[in-house]
Amino acid sequence: MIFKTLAGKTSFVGLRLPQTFVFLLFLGSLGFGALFFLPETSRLKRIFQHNSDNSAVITDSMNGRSAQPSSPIGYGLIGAARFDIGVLRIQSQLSSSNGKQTNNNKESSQGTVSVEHTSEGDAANNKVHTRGVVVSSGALSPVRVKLRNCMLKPPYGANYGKPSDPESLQRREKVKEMMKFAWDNYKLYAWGENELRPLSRNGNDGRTFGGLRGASIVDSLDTLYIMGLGEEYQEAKEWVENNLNLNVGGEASLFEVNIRYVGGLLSAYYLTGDEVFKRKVVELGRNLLPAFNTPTGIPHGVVNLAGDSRRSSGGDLGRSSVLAEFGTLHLEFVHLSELTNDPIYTEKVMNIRKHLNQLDKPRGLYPNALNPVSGHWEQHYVSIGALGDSFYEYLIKSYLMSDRTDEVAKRMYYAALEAIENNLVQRSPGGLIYVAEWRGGILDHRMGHLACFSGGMIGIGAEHGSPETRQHQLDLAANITHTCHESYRRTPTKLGPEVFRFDDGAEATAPRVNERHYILRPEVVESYMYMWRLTHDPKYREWGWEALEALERHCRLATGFSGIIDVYGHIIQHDNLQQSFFLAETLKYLYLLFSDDDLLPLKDWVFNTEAHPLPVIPRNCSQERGHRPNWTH
Ligand code: DMJ
Repeated sequence: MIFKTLAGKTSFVGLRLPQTFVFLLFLGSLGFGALFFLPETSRLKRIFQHNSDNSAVITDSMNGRSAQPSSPIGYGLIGAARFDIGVLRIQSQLSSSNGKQTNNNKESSQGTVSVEHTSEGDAANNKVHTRGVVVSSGALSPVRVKLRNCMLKPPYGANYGKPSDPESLQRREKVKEMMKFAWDNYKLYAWGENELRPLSRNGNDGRTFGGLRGASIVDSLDTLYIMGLGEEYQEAKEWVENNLNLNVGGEASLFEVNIRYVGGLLSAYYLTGDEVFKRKVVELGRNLLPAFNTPTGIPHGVVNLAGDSRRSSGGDLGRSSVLAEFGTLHLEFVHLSELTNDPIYTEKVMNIRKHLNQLDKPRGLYPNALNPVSGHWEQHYVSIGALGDSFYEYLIKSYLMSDRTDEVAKRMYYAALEAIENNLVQRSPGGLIYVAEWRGGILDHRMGHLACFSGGMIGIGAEHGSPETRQHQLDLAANITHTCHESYRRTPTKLGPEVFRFDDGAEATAPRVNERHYILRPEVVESYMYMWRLTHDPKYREWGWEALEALERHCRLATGFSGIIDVYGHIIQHDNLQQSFFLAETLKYLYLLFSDDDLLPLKDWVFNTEAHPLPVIPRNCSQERGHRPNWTH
């Protein structure tokens, strides 16, 4: 056991201070740095299976180029059209005649693909269009036609989200250049490993993810795709086809596998329609189910995905399950049911919700740890940062992803928000609004970088609550985002610390040395992106640009991007890790911030907590498909 909890206080066992700090950085990279409240949860591993297949055609229909097209690859969502297509290939040769472009050499193992510009789609003839691009793909099965018609929405809008003002366009191009730089260095030094270690020019050793490999690849698929990095997307897809191995024995974090791998594969599937992603994600989803074999159905945090020997925990049935882990499954699991037409995934997550609804909640708050055997809270620590964060995010997003039919999620979200406002939201002496943490009734006046996602969350929730609270919630979202910006602005590097405090004279600053790191996290720019979409206040784009410049100045090395040890330091020390969420989230949110709103419009797409876009499921769609989830728990 690496950590143990003593009388409610965490102490490290067998680790000296520098080792401890490095270990905390490592835990922080998992997105729940305070995990040390719980025993042995650092044994998180991921597993994937190699399953070769060939599917999909990628067509750069706009440029006729496969290398770095200036527009996104072909036709987004249009993947729908490729559901029954075989073979992968970037169709780089497009010929144009009479306002139509048609790709030559349309080879496929299972059919023929043609791409043409047209003004309207033709479902009957099995054509799908986005931005005037039609793909005809041969006959689709009825289920796939239904799926396409129900769920697949054009992600690119009028002009691939291209902003009309030159400055934003230039900034967006800069983000794309950063993504390519991060990807190229990962490819050069760490291909197939989970993450790049830019200083040592190798990959991380897999401690974080057990036997699972390629985290940066799976996490990057959709970012590469929406940025139009066609060659890079193709490399990523081929790696998934040929190397993503689900048969590696080892213990994995259900949460991490779900948000990065299930989310990444689902999103890649919905964006591109490439069947390989569906096959992989369905297989992976099945392998996660043993985690739910507990007396309560609250899953263990750790699941063994390895064949017959799979088990759902390390054997210690008393181990706590973490709110932010078991509460961050809903979006992906509902989509797994949609894809497989098997309700089991939805049933699993609905059972979690049912259980939570039966429990007493101290002052309406949700503590961070639950015993999956007894079904009771383990302690009364509450946080919308580490250990709690994405549970709240998934409530409102479940409602939105259900096409606003999931009334239970809605009710739970607004009740939780009210409890958070009543108990945790504070104003500092200097007038900054922040969300404190709660330890059995005592406030800890700290806010983690992780909690900064809440600006965006409260923002997107504002318009769906009662009309009387709308403006208030928008203001709260703006105020929290402002405070998070202050946590950046008050450092010499202009990057924010892992934790900032509001006690002992601190105001959005980090007096404690071990809380001063920045590990390329997305939450602050995530809120900028949402607040920009909601208000179009130009300050959010300016703040995003400030963050981008700081990333370039302090985190960009010759060999990739790296987190830094001390955002207040005048001499920059790097942590030697290019986190996969930097590619999945930080750069994607920056790209969206400088794009027009019709790139992945929020009314059609919901981002999972790793920024992987999942389509809203229109209410008629689920009914048609016969397993509309029962939201009544
Ligand atoms: C990501 O893996 C996810 O955003 C998660 O929900 C929280 N932590 C990291 C990024 O900081």
